Amino acid sequence: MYNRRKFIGSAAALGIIGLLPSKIVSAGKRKPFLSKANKFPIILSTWSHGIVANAESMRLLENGASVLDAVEKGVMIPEGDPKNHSVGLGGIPDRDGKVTLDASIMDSEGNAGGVCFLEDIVHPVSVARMVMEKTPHVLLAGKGALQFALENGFKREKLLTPESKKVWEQMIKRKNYEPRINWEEKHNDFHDTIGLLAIDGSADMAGACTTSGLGGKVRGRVGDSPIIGAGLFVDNEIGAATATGMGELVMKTLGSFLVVEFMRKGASPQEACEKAILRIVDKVVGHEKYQIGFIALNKKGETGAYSLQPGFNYALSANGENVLINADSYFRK
Ligand code: SD4
Repeated sequence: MYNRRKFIGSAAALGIIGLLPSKIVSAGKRKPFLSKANKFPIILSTWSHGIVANAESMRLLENGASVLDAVEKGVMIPEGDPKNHSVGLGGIPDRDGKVTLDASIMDSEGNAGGVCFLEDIVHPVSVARMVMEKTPHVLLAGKGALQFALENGFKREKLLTPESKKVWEQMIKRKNYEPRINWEEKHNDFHDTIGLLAIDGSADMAGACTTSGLGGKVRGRVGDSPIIGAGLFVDNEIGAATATGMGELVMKTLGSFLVVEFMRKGASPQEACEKAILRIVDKVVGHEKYQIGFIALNKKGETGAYSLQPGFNYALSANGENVLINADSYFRK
């Protein structure tokens, strides 16, 4: 079975795709880094592909780009990387062998845009931004989203690479359709969304979230990532959150909105992520079979992350560092 963890785990592969973080910190050891007052800007994003995305976002912010540009252009790096099999080009296809993409974006004014079930476009996050900026709508789906993208100058491209096709061929040989959690090596799945949150020098926030979704999903399935409040939420007065993992659990609890609402009531980003995971544990039957990870950021520049299962990590750029941090989790190995 295809194993993304193994792929990104080898030093050689990390070198090739430029994912080497300056250091990797485990949850228990991350306090000294996080307890410093983080200097703005701050960027955090899900999984190890967040390292390259953060680096690009930070470069842009340091060169005076808007926080919205920074989040969009940051996640475009994994979207455009054919070796990344969970986002954009080269994403793992659905059960019928078609790569279908979901993405969303939110700015500091509360504007939001998304696309879902989008085919043949490498950068769904940019189409999501265009939905936000050029239409009175929030979400475009499927053929309509593709038509809108083509009308607005996006190029149609084949997203299934020989490598992602091979993974799909292996997958359909199994015949038993069963989405899997991503924490167990032998049960590694194909869903590793990038959700990226940023706060700039003026304490303005934005976020973006983009994914090829759950590998082997039923055709037409849409996850949490393009749904504002589920996969992503930004409230510039309070904070921002984004989610990764089995989207159905996040959608049932409107996870990212929930994290921000906990922060509104006074929880730190860390507490808010933990409470949102506890809500899933409390309310979603069968949650123990799946992985969910949340990351969050508040107006003060404090950050947090928590997951249902062990194995979730996120990239944090602040204070001149860009590090990969292993998040703490509800279940322990
Ligand atoms: C989805 N939440 O489509 C996405 C997948 C994901 O890490 O986050 N993978 O359900």
